Amino acid sequence: MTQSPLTTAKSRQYFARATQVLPGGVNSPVRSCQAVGVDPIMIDRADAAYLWDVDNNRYIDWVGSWGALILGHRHPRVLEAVEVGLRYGTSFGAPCLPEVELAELICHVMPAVEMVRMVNSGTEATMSAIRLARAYTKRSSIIKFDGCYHGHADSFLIKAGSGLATLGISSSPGVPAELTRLTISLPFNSLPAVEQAFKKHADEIAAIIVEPVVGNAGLILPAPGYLEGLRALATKYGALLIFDEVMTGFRVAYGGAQALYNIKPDLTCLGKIIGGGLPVGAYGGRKEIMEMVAPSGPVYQAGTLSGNPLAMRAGLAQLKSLQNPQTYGELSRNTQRLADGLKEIADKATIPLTVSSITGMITLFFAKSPVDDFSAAQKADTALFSKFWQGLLCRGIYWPPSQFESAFVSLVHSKADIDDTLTAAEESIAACCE
Ligand code: HOZ
Repeated sequence: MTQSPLTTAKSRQYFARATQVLPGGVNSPVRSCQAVGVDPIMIDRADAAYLWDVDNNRYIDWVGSWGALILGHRHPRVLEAVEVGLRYGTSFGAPCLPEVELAELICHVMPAVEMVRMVNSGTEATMSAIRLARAYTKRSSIIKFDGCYHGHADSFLIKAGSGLATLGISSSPGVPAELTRLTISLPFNSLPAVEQAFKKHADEIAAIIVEPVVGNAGLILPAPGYLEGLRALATKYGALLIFDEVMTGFRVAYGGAQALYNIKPDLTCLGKIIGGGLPVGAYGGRKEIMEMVAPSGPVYQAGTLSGNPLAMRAGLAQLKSLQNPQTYGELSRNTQRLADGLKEIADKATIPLTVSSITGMITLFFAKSPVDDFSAAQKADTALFSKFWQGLLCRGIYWPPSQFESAFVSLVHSKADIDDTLTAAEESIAACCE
């Protein structure tokens, strides 16, 4: 594999060790950097908007732990909350006040969420949400959308985005065909496809699950009226509407995409930001549905580390720090500045580049036309993306190592960080054209 011209001897050495004991040398596929043709850098430490690898190279970090770190690395309020938490104990496996406070905050900010269950990851949230939807509606099938990624539970690994799209696979061995038959995957942004599916499978569809703003096929925005249409169709056919806001919650707006687009889903899945960098997920929604979850009701779901006090404290600290009314205007302006700069570079360059962005999220597609669904994203030039990505890395920019992921802007990315990134992008694009 190609190696970055930076001195990365220690990264290479440690990664070689990793490949002996971790499948592919990693604990999650995208970070392996396989899709961009290099071995990954091994991270030593982080602060604010920066990562340092084990060879002491500094990078401007546009991954931000895949969206979790909206305040950047080691934010003082989050650190303080964790330090206090450490003194109180790391895990109780019993109820504690921080979990109540975080649940109250989420319910207050997202009116569609009247009750919430804390879990440990986005995957746990989505798989539990569809179990609940199936129990509530007494139906078995679900609708998802091509290129959306809802974690790695069996029911979702069909035409999925993120790592599957990155590795160019559409499903996974080990998922029983019997289960696959219960998942209907449709093109994003097409309401007729959804209506048709409901007509064909009347009384079978328990839920529509969707990333209201797709982040896992690269960033794809919902067409005007699309989310309203999904809401209306779910209601018309007696199915639940589940918003997977693991990426968009507390990011595209404080109240997430549901606040931005003014839609009330029946269930909402959260993760990343609500843990402040510690492993947390959550699902919540209407009380009458959530009260079906054990021990209030019969739908079983459990976890020793669910509501973990350290993670709850970190999440609370991060969410409270985002309450300043200026927060999202600033995040939006910074994202726009980066997007506009990249667009300008694209306009000057002779290679086609489509920049897709929303507050706090951005994807560059090496594609001629706007990307409004997964098939359009798949037409992007991934070989060019790899070259471009390598050009960024060796100039000290850590961009998500896949065409099918979003980059995440944080509140600590400065004007200088954006300018440095634009300079690196310009140079990298110029190098791609040579
Ligand atoms: N699934 C994560 C982002 N959508 C990527 C996780 C990783 O490989 O670290």
